[in-house]
Amino acid sequence: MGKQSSEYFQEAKKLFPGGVNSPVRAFKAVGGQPLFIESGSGSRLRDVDGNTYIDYVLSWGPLVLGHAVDSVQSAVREAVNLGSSFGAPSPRELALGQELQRRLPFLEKMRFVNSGTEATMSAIRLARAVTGRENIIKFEGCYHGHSDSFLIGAGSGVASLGLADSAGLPAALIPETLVLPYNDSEAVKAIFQHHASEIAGVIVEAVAGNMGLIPADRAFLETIALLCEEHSSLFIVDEVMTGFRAAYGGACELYQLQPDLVCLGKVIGGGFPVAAFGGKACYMDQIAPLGPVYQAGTLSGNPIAMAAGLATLLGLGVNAFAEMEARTTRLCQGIQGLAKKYQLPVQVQWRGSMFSLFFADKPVQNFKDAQSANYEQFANFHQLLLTKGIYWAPSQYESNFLSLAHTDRDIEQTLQVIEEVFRKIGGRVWES
Ligand code: KE4
Repeated sequence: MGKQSSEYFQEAKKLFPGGVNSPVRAFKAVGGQPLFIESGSGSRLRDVDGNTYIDYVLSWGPLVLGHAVDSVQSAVREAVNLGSSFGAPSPRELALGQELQRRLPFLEKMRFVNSGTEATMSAIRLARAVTGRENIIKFEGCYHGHSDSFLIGAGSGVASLGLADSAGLPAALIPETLVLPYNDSEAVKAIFQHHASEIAGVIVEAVAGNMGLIPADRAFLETIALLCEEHSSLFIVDEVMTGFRAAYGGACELYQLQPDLVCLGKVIGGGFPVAAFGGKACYMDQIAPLGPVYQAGTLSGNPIAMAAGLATLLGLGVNAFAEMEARTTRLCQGIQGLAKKYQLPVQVQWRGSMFSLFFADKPVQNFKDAQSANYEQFANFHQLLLTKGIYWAPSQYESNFLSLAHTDRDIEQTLQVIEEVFRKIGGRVWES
């Protein structure tokens, strides 16, 4: 931990709870203190003490092209010279919306918002309105942002801090969120058997990224889709993290899903506050001012953010995505090979350009598996990587990401560091 970062952190703790503006940044789950970042460039971060790191957090996913990429920077500069915000429709929101629809044809209509939280919160409000029902099904370890309905059995920072649920949730709301084990088709069938007429919608990360990376079983997703169809509940896929990450067309492409509603974020803003919810027009047309479901936002569709999002998507072509995916696979297979060499029980799980690592002796298929992974070992791994210039997500319950800016040299360098770390921690008597 550098001197300058430490000084900034002492000051920040006087201003912000825990010294941060989002809990996962506090490094609480892995020990140590957060680094204060000066700048980013390509695949690298530079902290305020001049240390550089190969960055696998990439602002928790948005920077799929890398940091400070010319095409995005120039699009933002051009837009900002014309004004920062109009509070009125602008051609730029149309351009990004049309690009999204071109890539995701099931997005018959959509609404831009400023965060994934807003997107998912709005999606379930819409589901409740169109069905006249109250209950929402989510899955243990999935994280859909911090609106009240979702802070029950949530992953990401909630799990990292060991909070079963958040404090401050209205008691009346808690029973409306039904939490089931991830990848458990039987549990989904059972709850629909007894409560189908009360279920407004089911929301799921088709590749879970907030308990570490856990891909859904295809049958699990098919069961959800079928039961929603059969009982007129809405099938909502949360692609805030997996959109344009788990596959070129997101997790919906990976699993050939046609959800009623989808939530997007992160990549579609290219590092600026952009998210969206959308899907079938028959549902989206219930959103004000057309329909009775109110949803709004001062900066929704902000022209600068729209420009950043569009430039990011235009920089992410099919071939570029395939190249990034191949590099991710090389990295993950390399780590798996090193774990084998040093006889460390490590599971590396990945899809597209997102990945995570568990200190566990069998594949991790749900939140309980993730919770039984060796967390102390993960914290040790994280700290050692950081001292050797690798910026890995500071929680077992997060995903890591690659960008188009990550080179083969970055991968080689990362594997060299991980080999040093595994050698250092390998060979120990394994306390599982
Ligand atoms: P935001 O409100 O943070 O923009 O998005 C919420 C959200 C919704 N759905 C999924 C699948 C998500 O992963 C997220 C946010 N992801 C976390 C990282 N796991 C954001 C990082 C943070 O909380 O600081």
